[in-house]
Amino acid sequence: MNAINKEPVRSDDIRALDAEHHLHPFTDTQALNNKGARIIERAEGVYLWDSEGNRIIDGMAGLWCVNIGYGRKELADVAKEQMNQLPYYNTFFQTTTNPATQLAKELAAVTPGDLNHIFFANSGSEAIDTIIRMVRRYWEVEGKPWRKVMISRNNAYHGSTIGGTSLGGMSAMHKQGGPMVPGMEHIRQPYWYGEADGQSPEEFAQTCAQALEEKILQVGPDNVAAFVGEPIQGAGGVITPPPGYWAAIQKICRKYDILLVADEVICGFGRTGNWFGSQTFDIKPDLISMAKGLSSGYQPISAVAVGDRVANALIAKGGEFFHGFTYSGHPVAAAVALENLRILREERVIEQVRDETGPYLQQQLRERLGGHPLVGHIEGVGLIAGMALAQDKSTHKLFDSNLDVGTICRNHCFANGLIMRACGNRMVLSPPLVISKAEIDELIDKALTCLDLTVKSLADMGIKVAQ
Ligand code: PXG
Repeated sequence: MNAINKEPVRSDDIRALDAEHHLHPFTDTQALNNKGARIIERAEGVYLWDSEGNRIIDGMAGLWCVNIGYGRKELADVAKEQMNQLPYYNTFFQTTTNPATQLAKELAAVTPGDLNHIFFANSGSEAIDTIIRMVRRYWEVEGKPWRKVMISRNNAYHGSTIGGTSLGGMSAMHKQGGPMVPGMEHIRQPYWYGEADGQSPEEFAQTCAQALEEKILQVGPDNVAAFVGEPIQGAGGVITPPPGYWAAIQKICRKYDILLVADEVICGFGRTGNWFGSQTFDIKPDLISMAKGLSSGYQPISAVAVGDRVANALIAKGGEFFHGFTYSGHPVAAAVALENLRILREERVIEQVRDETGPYLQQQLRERLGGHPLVGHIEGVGLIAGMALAQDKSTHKLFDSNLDVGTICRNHCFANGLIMRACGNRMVLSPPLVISKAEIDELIDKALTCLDLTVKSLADMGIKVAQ
């Protein structure tokens, strides 16, 4: 139905209008317009339905965000109630609203360590931009305004604003729309399967952490403001750091008095089996960014949790921080996020991921897909997983990136009722946290079929996969 005049709208009409007027994110518009967009009409639990009536199992929780699953009426009810009572007021001019304040209190409680203060924004990118400005401001307040450099990693994703793009390590993004923001440095990523060159995971963890120390020494320790990393690199292909990596990174940050920032936009709110990825990897960050699972994607809202060191300095000595967004702490988004947190807590969703469904997904993936000729390696923890598609798994030989093997596999998934995302030649999964074991079985059945179909497509193109 058309939301405006209640007339039924034909899918073909929507597609035609979409092609005429809608520019999609991260999309080759010409290529999309040639085939037309898929229209998603409704969703329930872990399933989506498109306009042709196909039922699709959503192995990506939307875009890594619908943690409590689709169709939770409680969130809709809370949104309606809040809209009726107070649809909007800002938090700028010496004012607040109850939902914003309550949410700050809740987030201070669920975040680890001394992250006791919360700054609100509306997207992960805005949270990251907030961190860039806040960290640089912190060093100004501390009398070291020369500490500007932010260090991140190749193949990291920290959003799509100019700040997030510059801080992130996506080379394709850096090539468009420059110049990037100055003062951003990048080091190698801890991608053991693809880049370890024969080192054991433990050795490779140290090699990658050492790259941070080398970069700090090259830039000059007194010029570095912060190191920023996702506990697990999500959009980079679920690059899961080998054992010892985060402990070594943290030690180096402390040695040079560099702030440590965890970008928890994907890992936050249960994805890895704890409230935050920082807990899974025993990281004690000075600041964290969060978005996505904060509201399970039901409303756009993000936040930065700030540890006592930075918050106390900014509060005591910083005066006004000239930063914020019209919708920072939006009352409807905050009320929905509060309800989402209540469900996560009261239904013990995160404990279920940690104890039941997370280990089950990881074990079943390895058991049922690990032996497939295309699957070189599977990694992940909790309900986030990535697998490398390899041309010859015995030698870790990956496919030429021009082949776009991930897209071939992704398209088979799309056609067979499964959303599984491709990141280059890696396939990734991040289903809603409420997925059941039976639904995990169904997801893996479908993934297996699609891997077989990918081998067939490659054979049709004359490309052999080593058995
Ligand atoms: N940090 C991380 C770690 C993210 O994953 C952002 C920041 C930016 O969040 P916003 O809300 O501004 O999008 C993200 C977002 C993908 C994909 O295709 C991943 C993200 C966003 C869109 C697509 O994997 N992650």
